[in-house]
Amino acid sequence: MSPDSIAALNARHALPGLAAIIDGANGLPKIHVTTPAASAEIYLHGAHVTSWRPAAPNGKAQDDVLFLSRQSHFAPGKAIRGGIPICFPWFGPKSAKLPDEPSLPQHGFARTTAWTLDAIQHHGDAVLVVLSLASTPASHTLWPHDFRAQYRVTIGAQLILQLEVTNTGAAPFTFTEALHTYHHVGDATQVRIAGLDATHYLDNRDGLREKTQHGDITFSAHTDNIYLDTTASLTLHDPALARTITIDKQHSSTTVVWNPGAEGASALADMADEEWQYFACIEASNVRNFAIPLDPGQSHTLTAILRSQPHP
Ligand code: TA6
Repeated sequence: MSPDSIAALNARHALPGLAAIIDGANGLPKIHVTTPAASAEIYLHGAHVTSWRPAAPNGKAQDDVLFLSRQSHFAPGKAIRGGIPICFPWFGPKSAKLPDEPSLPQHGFARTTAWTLDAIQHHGDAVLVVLSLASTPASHTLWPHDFRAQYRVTIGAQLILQLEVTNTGAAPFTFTEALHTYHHVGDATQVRIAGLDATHYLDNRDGLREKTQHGDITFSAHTDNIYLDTTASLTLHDPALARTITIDKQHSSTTVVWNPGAEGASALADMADEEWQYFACIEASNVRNFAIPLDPGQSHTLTAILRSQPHP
């Protein structure tokens, strides 16, 4: 972004000593936030949170709670690999209705579009960043609906993510969504994810067959599960980094859990082959049969709350 446009953004939104807009990777603008409770970074591209480092009880910054691939693209039209991609207005692949229609990007277009920075506000020991995305003639070619999305990110001792979608058109629509969070872990083969025992899920590695979770989730191979009809809070136990990450959610009926394993990582150009070991995707979402219908004027807010607790 041109220096004057970053200067203009800072003139409107910077909070001295707390928040500023700076040049990120490949010159993409990012918001850098530092408070006594945490630091974080959010790219305007995709409203993509790429870093959150809360302070540990001893006051020192924890290891980043989010994973970011060292091979990530930072380019218009491409999603950043890691952090918290916003999957909207659909999750997963979507086939074009007609043969001559443009191919549709996996996980929608919100994560590959520049969002508007609406506000940065200081609230106690936290900073609230508000970004928005509205339908345009360009988005209509991919998804023929009028909408406004507002993303509120509260950065402090916890990370609060709120994605509010409003139907601004004259006709109802239905959408699916996910906050596709890459939680940074020390060794994916050692982690345990608790909270989904006995929950039904669709196994995307086995033709989306419906199965039942037995006990905690562990990663021994490429794992890609869509847990259904669950509002459960989850706990990610990470012995290698000696910490526990908790994920609470509101107005979310599904949770996606993904780790590509060595096999899946080698197929991703924007992920180094060994990086699958350093993240667990746990995604507050509303996907498949749990899509969200909105009548004109209606809104829906998906919320995810992350906390990270180091072990003494
Ligand atoms: O969230 C799981 C998933 O849907 C997997 O199937 C895998 O495709 C992953 O998302 C990453 O998708 P991406 O389009 O970011 O490569």
